[in-house]
Amino acid sequence: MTDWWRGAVIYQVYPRSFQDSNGDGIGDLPGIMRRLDHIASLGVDCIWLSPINQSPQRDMGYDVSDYKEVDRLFGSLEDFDDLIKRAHALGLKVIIDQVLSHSSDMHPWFRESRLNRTNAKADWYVWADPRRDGSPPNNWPSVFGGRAWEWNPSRGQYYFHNFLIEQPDLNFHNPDVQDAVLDVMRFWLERGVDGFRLDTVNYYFQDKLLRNNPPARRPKHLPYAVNPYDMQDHKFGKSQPENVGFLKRVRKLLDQYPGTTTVGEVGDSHRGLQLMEEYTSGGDKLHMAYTFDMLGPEFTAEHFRTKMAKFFVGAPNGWPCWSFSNHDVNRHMTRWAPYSRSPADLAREAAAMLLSFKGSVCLYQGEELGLPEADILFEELTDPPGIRFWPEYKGRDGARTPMPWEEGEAPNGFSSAKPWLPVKPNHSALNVAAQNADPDSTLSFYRKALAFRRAHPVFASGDIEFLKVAEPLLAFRRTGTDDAITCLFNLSADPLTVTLDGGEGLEPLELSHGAERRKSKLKLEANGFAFFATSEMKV
Ligand code: TEU
Ligand code: CA
Repeated sequence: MTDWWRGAVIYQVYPRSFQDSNGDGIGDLPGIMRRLDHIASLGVDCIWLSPINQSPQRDMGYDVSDYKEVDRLFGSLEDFDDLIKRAHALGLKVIIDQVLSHSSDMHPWFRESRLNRTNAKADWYVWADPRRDGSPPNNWPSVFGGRAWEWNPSRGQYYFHNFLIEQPDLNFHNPDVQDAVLDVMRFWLERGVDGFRLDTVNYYFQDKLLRNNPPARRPKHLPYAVNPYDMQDHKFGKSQPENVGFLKRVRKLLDQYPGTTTVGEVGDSHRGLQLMEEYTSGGDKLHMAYTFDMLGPEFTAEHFRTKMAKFFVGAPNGWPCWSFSNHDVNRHMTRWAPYSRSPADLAREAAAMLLSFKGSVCLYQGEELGLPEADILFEELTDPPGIRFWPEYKGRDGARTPMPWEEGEAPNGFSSAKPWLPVKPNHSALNVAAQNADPDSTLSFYRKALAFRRAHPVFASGDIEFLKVAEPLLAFRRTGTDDAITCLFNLSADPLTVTLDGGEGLEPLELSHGAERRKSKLKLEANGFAFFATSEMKV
């Protein structure tokens, strides 16, 4: 029972945009409770709640001002307890986001720390003296643009922030800080959560000497082609070796609560794979690493093959958590639209693929509806990096708009008021009610695909082996002790015929789509895919 998370399917809820219950246009915990049946009906194992802690919401809750309180926007601790109870009753685990790398600048810890250099929390954040000319201590930039150092006149020092100015980084070199955040985790474990999604898990420590970052070996082009952040290799501002020791402390705590898990968000374009290995090997640190590998524009067989193969070779004892969409990136229906002629075909193929990979999986709310990125106007934008880099980078609000639940007009049952972000007409049309009524909808397909994954345990626990085939075919085998499935995907908008060798007489399994076998020939329609119950098949 303790390893339920291996191969689990986790459904990410973005609370602001799931369901509003009190008519303020913002989703909340009672709203999520109202819609729990929807999540349960999908057949997922677990819910991941994006941050619900008290927060000034400068970065939509990723800036916490009280780690042991629920923001009033979302409800109360009692609502939270109810939610856990009801989710558990439906057989759903619940993990919550923990944003420990930085707090809000409104957190009492920071308000004290910034006063002077002698208070009790003086060393809880990353403070540094200016250089002789008054400039910041080094060249570190912020992920969200500009420099990562903010001047504080009362201390006559700079403080460091990987993200917004309002998100000062905690100083994990200080053991009191480590104790304090472990105490926060204990608080939620005691309340019955099944674990944590650890935000920016490789950002906890900075180089003690605050050395300058070197230039990037290979400038990254996405998603911030316009952001100077991408021009550096962040060797010193994050991803420090000390983190491993801290993650061991985290694991010791989690091990006192059997059946709990952690999935750490590992974002480092230069040493991501190495970190995932370091953080998840050995069974004494993180349980899972959430990867950024499949959140980009690439939709080629080679891309998926190498990302997966690399993980299992580079981190043989680690465990990945894959996803195609989340609240930070353009939804995959939009990113990968060029590889398909029909959105429904793309949605189906992506779901079938993600759910047949080796690893755990995060689905992001709305992807089960096939939602594309919403077209947000500049006037509607709330996301700080979007506002800063518009129009080259349009920010993250297009992936964060409310769920369309009911038929009819926007906001389709999400709220009785004007929602914090609009529901656009193309989202209205993809509402849950309409798709529930249609056996051929994307939503119905997700349910089938999740049932298929459940019915074949080899998907959650088996090995993966890639077949040597040419683009645009992605072909692999999942093999377990007494189950084997060969999986074939046409990653293009044109039909494809392949010759099968072995598995004579086998027809594609039920979940297959746009696949027709005639003797040794298999025709895959645009974005078609086929599953065969055999390990003997070659292509
Ligand atoms: O994201 C971490 C992260 O690396 C992001 O900066 C990501 O690269 C960016 O959003 C562009 O896609 C986490 C959270 O998921 C994000 O919502 C927060 O804004 C960020 O941490 C700071 O807490
Ligand atoms: Ca509300």
